[in-house]
Amino acid sequence: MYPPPASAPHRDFISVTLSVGESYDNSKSRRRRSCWRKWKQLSRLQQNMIIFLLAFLILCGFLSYIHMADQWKALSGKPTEERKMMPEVPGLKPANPPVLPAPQKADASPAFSKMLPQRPRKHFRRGPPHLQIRAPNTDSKAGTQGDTKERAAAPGDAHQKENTQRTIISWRGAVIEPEQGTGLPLRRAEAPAKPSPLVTRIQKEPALLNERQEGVIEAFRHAWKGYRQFAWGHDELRPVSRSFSEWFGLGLTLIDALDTMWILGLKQEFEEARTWVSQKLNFKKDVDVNLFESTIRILGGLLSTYHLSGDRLFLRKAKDFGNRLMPAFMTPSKIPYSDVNIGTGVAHPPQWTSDSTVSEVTSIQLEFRELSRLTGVKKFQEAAEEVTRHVHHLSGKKDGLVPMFINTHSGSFTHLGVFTLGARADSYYEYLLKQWIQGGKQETQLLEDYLAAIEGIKTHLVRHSEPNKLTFIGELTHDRFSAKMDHLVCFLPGTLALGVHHGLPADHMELARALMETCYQMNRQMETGLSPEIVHFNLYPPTDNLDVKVKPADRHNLLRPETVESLFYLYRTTGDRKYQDWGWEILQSFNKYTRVPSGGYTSINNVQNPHKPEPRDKMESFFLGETLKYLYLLFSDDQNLLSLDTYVFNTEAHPLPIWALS
Ligand code: DMJ
Repeated sequence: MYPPPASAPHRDFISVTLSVGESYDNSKSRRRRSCWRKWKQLSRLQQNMIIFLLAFLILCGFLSYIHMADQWKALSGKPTEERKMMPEVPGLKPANPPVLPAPQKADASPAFSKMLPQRPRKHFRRGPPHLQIRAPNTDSKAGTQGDTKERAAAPGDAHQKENTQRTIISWRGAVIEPEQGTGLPLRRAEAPAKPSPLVTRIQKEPALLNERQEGVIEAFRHAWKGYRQFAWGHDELRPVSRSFSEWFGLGLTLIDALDTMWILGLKQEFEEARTWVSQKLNFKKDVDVNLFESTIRILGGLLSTYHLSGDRLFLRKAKDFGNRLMPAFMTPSKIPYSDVNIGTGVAHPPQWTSDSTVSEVTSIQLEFRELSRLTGVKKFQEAAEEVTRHVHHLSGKKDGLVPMFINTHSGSFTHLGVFTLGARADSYYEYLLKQWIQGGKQETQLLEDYLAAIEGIKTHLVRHSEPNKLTFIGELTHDRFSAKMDHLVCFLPGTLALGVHHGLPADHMELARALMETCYQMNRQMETGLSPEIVHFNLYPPTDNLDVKVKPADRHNLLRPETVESLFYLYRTTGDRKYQDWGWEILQSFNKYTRVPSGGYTSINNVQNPHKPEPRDKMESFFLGETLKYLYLLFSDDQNLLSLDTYVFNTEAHPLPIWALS
């Protein structure tokens, strides 16, 4: 034991002396002296505690000041770029002013006014990320501004409400939790702006419908019936199980189908869908979306619907969504990541690589450029065009053909030496031509790249099959040719024909016609009349009379549009009715083998077995967004119905205006 110190005893209390009778002295020096005395009377422990407390309070005060200042800044002003209203391409204006409302500023505030460099999300586990839907933006302008009348509740609301009460499992296995703390749902929808005269004409005129167009409308109504009843507000219909699947959880099919309904003149269906967009569509969600897929389907769908209907609701939604996609571009190379979380603003590459797909990063430009033109916000166009410029200068191409992957860090092509017109490269070529058309044929670099690519295709990828000498597009892997052709490649005849329509070399049309025949045969030579996903052409005479072989893994048909898309372009540019007949055959095959009696159409597993095509129980959103739309346009004899001189279709069949010189 240590004895207590002999000096003054240690005191753990404050001694207060009351000096009664002493005259009151409240001078500053007296107060200072008395405070100092009291301080000295405190123990070391007490002094330290008080110092710590004071330091803590000062720190808290400082931090909350910074926070408040930030909030005040965010509330008091939009980013500078948002304030600037100007045409993005000087000297250009929309080609058809009556259809297109003048460039206007959408009023949805940007989701990410201050974008920080994105660090790719670290994935420590395999499998899909856990997705959580956050409370919707209850102060969303889109839901309240301009409200004029109460609208009827969207069909399927009861069904949807029921489903938001429980956990939804997406088709990728990702879990989407029900919305938390959403507060009151938005009760009112915005009144649509009055459409311009030509817009009204497009919607009213389908009075003179021919039998085939009626057939498409009937097919659409049947598909919509299934979606409306079993999948309302969800991404995709699963028609056989009478349920739905989620991909992004954003009503993908509904958005993708909006402009098709407008074009087909399905007013009631359109109005119901619009009400859903107005009341339910909310992008403030903690959910990962694929930049390319969501751009072409959602952004493209909203922009084209805005153009056709003149309804600013769709432009506001488009701007909100575009803002939420922007973090994808915050990479070291400016080549965007494949995925972005539209709620948190965190973008990242796929889990297995830091590469992006070439077709994906080069097929978002039509939409981002148009969004800039309409809103006056330049960042969309700048980010997208930066990618185009970068890819233009990149080495690793082969006579205009591009590899399939590009690294988001280095900005270089990877997996060099593999060239295809199918998956992962296809729409790169399509968007070179279509951007050139969109911009009023001014951007010669795009045209040069497109023309070079077509020559590269002719030199390296075009071959003829046996026994019928069908012209097809194969693939090249380190200079070894493979006679493999994806159904996706069937976009090419249409793109070539579109180029010729806009003045490109006539020999492109020869290739277009030949490839169109091939794509038709890819359907015709199957027992169901529907093309498989991939075929292999015979380079040597086979024992049968067929030009194509199909591997068991490639026998499926996803209701894809590419053949009928090209038939539409070929008919528009040649007037040859055989293309309409071919399209009619394909529609009948869809009706025979993919139509589900209770509503909807399904992808199938085996196009070679008409007795057992094996439904896959999924109706992709592009069946309504693209396939049926192109069929309807193919059967129309009105060249002015979405004229090729006025509109350019994005790769999801959403028509966007061609900009004209002023
Ligand atoms: C659509 O999403 C688009 O057409 C895209 O360019 C390719 N894949 C599908 C349709 O097959």
